[in-house]
Amino acid sequence: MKKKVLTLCLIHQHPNLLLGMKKRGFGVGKWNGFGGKVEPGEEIEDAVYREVWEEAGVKIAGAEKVGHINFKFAGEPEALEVHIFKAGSFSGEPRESDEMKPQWFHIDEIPLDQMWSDDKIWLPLFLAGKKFKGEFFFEGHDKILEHKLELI
Ligand code: 6OG
Repeated sequence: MKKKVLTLCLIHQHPNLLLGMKKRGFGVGKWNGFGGKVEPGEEIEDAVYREVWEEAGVKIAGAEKVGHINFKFAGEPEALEVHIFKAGSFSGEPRESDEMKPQWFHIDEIPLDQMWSDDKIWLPLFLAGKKFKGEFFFEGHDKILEHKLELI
């Protein structure tokens, strides 16, 4: 199966999480971390910095790899391999871009009902400082038919 390699970086400054409202493209209308496709020849970590800069307008000081999830969608020939990172400190002020509108959320008020449905399953692990890997099989963009998630 063909796969596309993507990054996803969430900025966590306890007790707040910086998310962005996706304004266009895949996942439009959902709150999510910042990220996107790793360019040919690009290191995954470099893609993490680049995407956070492009989408949220901030420079992260470092990013820790915390998870790895493969997504498959019924009837879709391409799988998504998403590398999930956590960042703490950054420089600059989050600003809206063409792609994302950033906003801070207290971790008790995360808008899970306006996020990808897999997030409900792995975000608690992320917030608890755990590392994880998994696979999700979607029907459409809302319904999870099967999933596995384990700590690593
Ligand atoms: P562009 O195609 O806009 O990058 N992404 C997902 N994030 C979550 N939380 N759940 C999913 O479940 C996701 N599938 C993809 C990876 C798309 C961005 O969306 C993330 C990228 O950060 C299916 O360049």
